[in-house]
Amino acid sequence: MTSQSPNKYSVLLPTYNERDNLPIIIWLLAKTFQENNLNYEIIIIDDNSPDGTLEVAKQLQAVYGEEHIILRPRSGKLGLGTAYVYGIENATGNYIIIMDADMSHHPKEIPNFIKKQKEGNYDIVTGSRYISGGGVYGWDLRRKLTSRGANFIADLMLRPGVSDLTGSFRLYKKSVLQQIIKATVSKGYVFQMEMMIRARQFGFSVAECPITFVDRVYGESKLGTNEIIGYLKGLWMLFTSV
Ligand SMILES: Nc1nc2c(ncn2[C@@H]2O[C@H](COP(=O)(O)OP(=O)(O)OP(=O)(O)O)[C@@H](O)[C@H]2O)c(=O)[nH]1
Ligand SMILES: [Mg+2]
Repeated sequence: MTSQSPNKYSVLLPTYNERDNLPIIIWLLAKTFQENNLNYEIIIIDDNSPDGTLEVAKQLQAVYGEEHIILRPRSGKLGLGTAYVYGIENATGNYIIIMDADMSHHPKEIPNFIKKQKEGNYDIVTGSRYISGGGVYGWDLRRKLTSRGANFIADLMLRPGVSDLTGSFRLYKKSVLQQIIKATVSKGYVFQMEMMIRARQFGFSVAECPITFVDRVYGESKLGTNEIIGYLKGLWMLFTSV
C-alpha cells in the first residue's frame, strides 16, 4: 500500500486555440501525477476559442474524469490575468501550478518543482530557463534576444533576485498566489514579471528550478512589436511605482 500525501495540486490551464496541444498536455499531466502518486486537478479556462478547444476539453473530461478535469469556460477572450483569478477561485488544491497549454512547459518538470518546494517549504517555485540546466529550444535569434533583453532590463531596473522573470511555469502556495495576484496590476507580458516583484515585496520565498522551454508545438505565436512596447511601458510603471 502506498499512502497519499494530503497535498493537492491544482493546475491552471488557460487555453485559447489549443485544440491540437490539449490532448497531449493532459495525457502527460495525468501520467505525471499518477506515477508520482499525487492528488491533482486540472482546471481548463477556455475563452471561447474559435478552434473548438472546449469540445476537445469535454472529451478529455469524459476520459480522465470530472474529479481530475474541471472545465471553467468563459464567453470571450478576457486575457490571462483574469483567467488565473477565475482559476484560483475554482481551485480546491492547497498548491497551484500555472503553466501554458501549448507544450512549451513540460509536465515532467512538475515533480522537480514539488521536490524543490518541499526542500525549503518555499512559497513559490519558478521554472527558469536561465539557470544551469535550463534552456530554450526552437526560438529564432530575434525571439531569444527579446526574451534575454526583457529579463536583462528588468533585472537591471528592479533587482528581483530571480533569473527568469517573464516565464510563467510556476508552483505557488494557494494563499500566496491569491495575495500576489490581488496586488498585480499589469497586463500582457509584464504580468509574470510583476508577480515576482510583488512576491519579493511581500517577502515570500522563491526558489528556482531549471526548465527547458520549447517553442509551442501547434498554433501561432503572437509576440510582436506591440507586446514588446507594452512590456517596456509596464516595466517603467513598475520601476517608478514599486
Ligand atoms: N483563457 C485564455 N487563455 C489564453 C489567453 N491568451 C493566451 N492564453 C493561453 O495562455 C497560454 C500562454 O499563451 P501563449 O499564446 O502560449 O503565449 P506565449 O507563450 O507568450 O506566446 P507563443 O507561445 O509564442 O504564442 C497558452 O496556453 C494560451 O492558450 C486568453 O486570453 N484567455
Ligand atoms: Mg506559448
